[in-house]
Amino acid sequence: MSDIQRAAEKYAAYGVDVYKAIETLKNIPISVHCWQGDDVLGFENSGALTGGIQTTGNYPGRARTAEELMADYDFALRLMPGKKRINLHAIYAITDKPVDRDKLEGKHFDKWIEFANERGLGIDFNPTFFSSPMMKDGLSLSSPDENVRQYWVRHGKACRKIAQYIGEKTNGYVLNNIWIPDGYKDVPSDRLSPRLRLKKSLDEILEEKYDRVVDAVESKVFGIGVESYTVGSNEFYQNYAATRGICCLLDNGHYHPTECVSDKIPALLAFYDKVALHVTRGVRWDSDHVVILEDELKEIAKEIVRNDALGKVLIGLDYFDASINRISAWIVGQRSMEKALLYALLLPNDKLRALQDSARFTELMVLQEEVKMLPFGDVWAAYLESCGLTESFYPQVAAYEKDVLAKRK
Ligand code: RNT
Ligand code: ZN
Repeated sequence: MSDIQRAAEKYAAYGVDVYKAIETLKNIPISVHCWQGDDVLGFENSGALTGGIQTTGNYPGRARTAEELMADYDFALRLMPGKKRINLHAIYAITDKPVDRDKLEGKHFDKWIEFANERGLGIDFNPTFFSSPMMKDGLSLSSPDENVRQYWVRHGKACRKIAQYIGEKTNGYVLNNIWIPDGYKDVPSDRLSPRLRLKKSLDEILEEKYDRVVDAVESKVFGIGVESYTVGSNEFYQNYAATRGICCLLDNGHYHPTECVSDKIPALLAFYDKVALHVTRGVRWDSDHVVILEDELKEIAKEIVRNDALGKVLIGLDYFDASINRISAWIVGQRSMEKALLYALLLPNDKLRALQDSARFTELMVLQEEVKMLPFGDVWAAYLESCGLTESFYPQVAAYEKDVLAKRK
């Protein structure tokens, strides 16, 4: 008997069909952020990354051009199992000469659309409200300076139009996620006015109706150098999204360390038909470490799978590490998400729920612990094999590093 046959039997004893789980996993889209490949710098050559986010490390081989980023991305995507989408930011526009962010158009993303269509991938989009001289005093959409605020409103509108264009050209939907870094390093004297300005700006941006755009807003608790006050807080955006009929995007690096996004997902599912995610790993003050298979990631996956929310939760990755091989970082994070989803798909969820509902809490604990020992790794290996992959991928990445990345000086 092969490993997978033996594993299938063990899982079957708990009423779990491993082959069905494998097939389901293959069709769960994961949006892979392009920005892991170049330390979130984009193609504007505007200089440093600002807005309270940081990449640390200077591992050699960062992609510096669209050609390099696409080549690296393509290489990484091939080593990722399952269904993928491409997650772009406005600063990844491909233009002959510099184009202001409020003047960006769909055509500046034609090369990405071609890249996606050749590979049968969907695309998601993000306006870029950071790393720009047009941010004034750390503010964009909430700025008291009308010129600044209106510039960013125009950018927001331009991006939704681009998202619609991409949706049409790729024949799908596009998640357009708004995150702004606006906030203050130290105690402000007015916490309301910036929020009222943000509310007004968002209303202006969302005026136009688009059938292919899924609009989302992403909250945050604090940024580096923006520790005391964040305009786009969790309460602000949840109320905004609920009253405007748009979607919340939860980034699991954007909450207090003891808060769990896994618990927020079902809370939102009670009210929203869609919830978007930025899956990342918070470590102390940093919110953007490479995703690995840890407990909270498993809990997030469980809340998606056992609430029948595979079509409702839009899963995207968001992390950036410049201290290790960036392609490996990309792959480890995507594979970890896939592992967590597979793990959740292999749980006897109906049995566990029945135990909870009949208050058999002792057995619930016993069973939850027991299934942790099932041969999950054998099913993962079978899944990889069915995708034409193996667990080992580092030698290929190392060869690419030697042949391609190391030559970038
Ligand atoms: C920042 C947010 C945001 C960015 C990306 C680049 O804290 O998480 O989503 O990481 O848009
Ligand atoms: Zn995020």
